[in-house]
Amino acid sequence: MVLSSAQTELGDKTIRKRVFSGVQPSGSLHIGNYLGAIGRFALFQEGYDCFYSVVDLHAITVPQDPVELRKRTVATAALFVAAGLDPAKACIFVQSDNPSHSELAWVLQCVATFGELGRMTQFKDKARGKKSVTAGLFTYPVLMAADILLYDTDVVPVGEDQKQHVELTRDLAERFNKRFGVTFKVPEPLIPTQGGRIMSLTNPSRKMSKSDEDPDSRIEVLDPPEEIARKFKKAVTDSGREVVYDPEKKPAISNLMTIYSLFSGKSLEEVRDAYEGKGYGVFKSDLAEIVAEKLRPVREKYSQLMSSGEIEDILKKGAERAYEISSAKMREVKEKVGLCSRLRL
Ligand code: AQP
Repeated sequence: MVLSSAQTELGDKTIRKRVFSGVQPSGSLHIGNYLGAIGRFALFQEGYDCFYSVVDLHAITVPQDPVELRKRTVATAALFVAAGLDPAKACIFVQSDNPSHSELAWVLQCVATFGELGRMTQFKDKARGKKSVTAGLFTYPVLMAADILLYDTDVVPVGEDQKQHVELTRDLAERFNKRFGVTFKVPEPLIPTQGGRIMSLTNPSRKMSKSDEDPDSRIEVLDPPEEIARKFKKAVTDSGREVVYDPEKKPAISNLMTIYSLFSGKSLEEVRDAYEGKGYGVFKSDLAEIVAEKLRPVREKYSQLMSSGEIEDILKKGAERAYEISSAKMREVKEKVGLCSRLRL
């Protein structure tokens, strides 16, 4: 029998490989989150057994407004569906609805070392310049490892910035397996060759981020077309006026070309040839139109989902399925490490 890359054979049973990925409701999702993660989620739902989570516990590692957090959690889940996920094919749930995540995170914190967590570059970036940071921000990658390992995940589609965290997840799985016997699958990150790291529009040496203080640094998935046009018009460019891809010498225009290429389906060479001699102005105005048009169905589906209220039902069913699977894994973990389970939760 020929198996697709989305399947593995177990005895005489063929099972679908598992996919897990999460997104923090720490702000409005931007086109970096779209190209690096949520826009790719639906690609897996036909062949893989998919789990996609709004990881709200991660969002409280930095100061948050409780009312905003609740709203953004639902809005993020609605964007998953608006970007193409079908709740009948993929399990969509909120992390804090499933207690297994925090429970396994604690066990894994007792496997992870202080030294390896101190080497996480995202922690260093987020802690830089702050007078005080939470212990939760420091142990965030362990919670992410728990998210992934609970579901026997094979593949983790993420942007480039999460690669180090998935590598830590692999290390923790291997260490746990060695110490207590094989319990966890060792997952693989899946980072897009193009679009894995979309840069800020105002500072192309930094990645586009939800939490960047300058809202003009990012195009949000729900931005109306006028706002998209305004932000691209204002986006910094490099010296000269040639639209050429050269990330070293022309980081700003190369970033815009990557966005153009991914949203239009044209190669970087095609984009360069189309704008030869035309200058940055025409290029930016066309780019805005292409991005706004591509995101139009996502905006429309999002509005419909938010007004119908159906997302709550999707999240409830998702939480039930996620807990069914993760609680079995948690029972196994507890037994392996010598914790007693007197209640069958
Ligand atoms: N700039 C980016 N380019 C490509 N992919 C990106 N991702 C994030 N930024 C970019 C990917 O989006 C997914 C969700 O990210 P997250 O919510 O877990 O948090 P993050 O990686 O820390 O993203 P942000 O936008 O920078 O959020 P804040 O500012 O809250 O930290 C991940 O797969 C990520 O790789």
